Amino acid sequence: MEEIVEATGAADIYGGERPQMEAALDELVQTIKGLRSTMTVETGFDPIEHILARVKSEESMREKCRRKGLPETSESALHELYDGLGIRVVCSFLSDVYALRDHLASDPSIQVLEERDYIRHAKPNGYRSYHMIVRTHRGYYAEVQLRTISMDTWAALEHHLHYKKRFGGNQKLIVQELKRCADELASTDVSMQTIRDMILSEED
Ligand code: 0O2
Repeated sequence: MEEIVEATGAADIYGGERPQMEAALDELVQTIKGLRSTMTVETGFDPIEHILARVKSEESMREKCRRKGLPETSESALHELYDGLGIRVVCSFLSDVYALRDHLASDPSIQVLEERDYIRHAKPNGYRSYHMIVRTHRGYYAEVQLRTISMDTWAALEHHLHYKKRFGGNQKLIVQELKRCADELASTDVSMQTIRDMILSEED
């Protein structure tokens, strides 16, 4: 019987732990919402535009195991790869991303294992976001992506374009143009931050 399940690929990559993972994900979202309230009270501004949370799909987790050369097992999905749980927090301003990062890093309910600042060090294609790998108190790993609205817009459109895969002979030009758009949006983020800082300093 087990062999049939394996042969049809119907086995659960998370070894039946999906409900517990969903509970851990929900707790992490609640933690972030709590930080959002604290920060809103502290500054008078809501730092978050929206929050998305997901358990990585069976198919996507299997594909990642294959890509990373790992066996398609619950051990890989739960303990070798760290983005089974994923949260994307879209913030209003650049300073909100870093303030939220600081609050999250000092929250006692999680342990930060790794951080990648793709904002200060954008990927060569222009991708920007602040990534944190955290371990929840329930023992599950999660990837938290913090980004501004502009960064989120670019990532969504870029993902959409890649999905269509119609770059053809214009590949080089399209990659260049995408990078140019990412850099222009990054420059707008800095300008919007400057405007916000000017407004805040006038209020003092
Ligand atoms: P999903 O559906 O968003 O989860 P790898 O996962 O191997 O690509 P690594 O080193 O594990 O890479 O993680 P990395 O590159 O720090 O972050 C991976 C996630 O960041 C991706 O998840 C995307 O969500 C996002 N990301 C990273 N680079 C890009 C990019 O160039 N464009 C866009 N649109 N998103 C990016 P998944 O698993 O691809 O998808």
